Amino acid sequence: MKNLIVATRNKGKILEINALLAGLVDQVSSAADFADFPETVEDGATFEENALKKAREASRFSGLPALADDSGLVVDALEGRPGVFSARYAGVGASDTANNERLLRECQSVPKEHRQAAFVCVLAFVTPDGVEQLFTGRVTGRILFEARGEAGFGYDPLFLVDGFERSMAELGLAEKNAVSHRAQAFNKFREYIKTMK
Ligand code: ITT
Repeated sequence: MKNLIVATRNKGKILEINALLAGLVDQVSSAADFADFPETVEDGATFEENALKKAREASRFSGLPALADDSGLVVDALEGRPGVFSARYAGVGASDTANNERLLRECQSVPKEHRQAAFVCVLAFVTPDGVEQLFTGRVTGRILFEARGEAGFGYDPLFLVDGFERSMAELGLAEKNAVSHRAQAFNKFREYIKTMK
């Protein structure tokens, strides 16, 4: 595939996505490359709705095939919160640190055995000639009682990955990209693109 625009301004995502698209797309651009890139209002009730909305607007704006990633953390004991509100859990424009503090506070009284959670990623692929496809990835784990690790972004330091004794922020880019929700969704996208060729 020649050109693709990725509808995200999140630097953590861009770093991971560039690696996940390696060898598949000749030229990847992102929202961060355009000063006038439209700001999508993420008012959908689901990851799917928000991902589709972001990808449609990016494709319309650029005239290119677009990929949007809507993702978040779903915590069982919090009835699925922060979910689609993950980026703004502590308020609009909140920092990762503020969101993590809020998560720790909300989970304060939740015992270790009830701290199951999942990272979810929904990718929407939209082209100017009307193709619309969704790909989903999910990785399960547990919410820690304090932050561990420096890598990644968002809630990574508070998420102990099932099957690992480490947090997502202790895995590092290569290992995260082998197991993450985002990697799983991108693997499905890769398979789909291969069949399109
Ligand atoms: P774009 O809409 O520009 O892509 P965003 O950060 O607003 O950027 P989302 O609306 O999809 O993106 O919100 C995703 C939030 O979920 C993100 O800000 C993190 O707080 C969290 N999140 C998603 N994937 C994550 C990951 O791999 N590790 C840690 N936190 C993640």
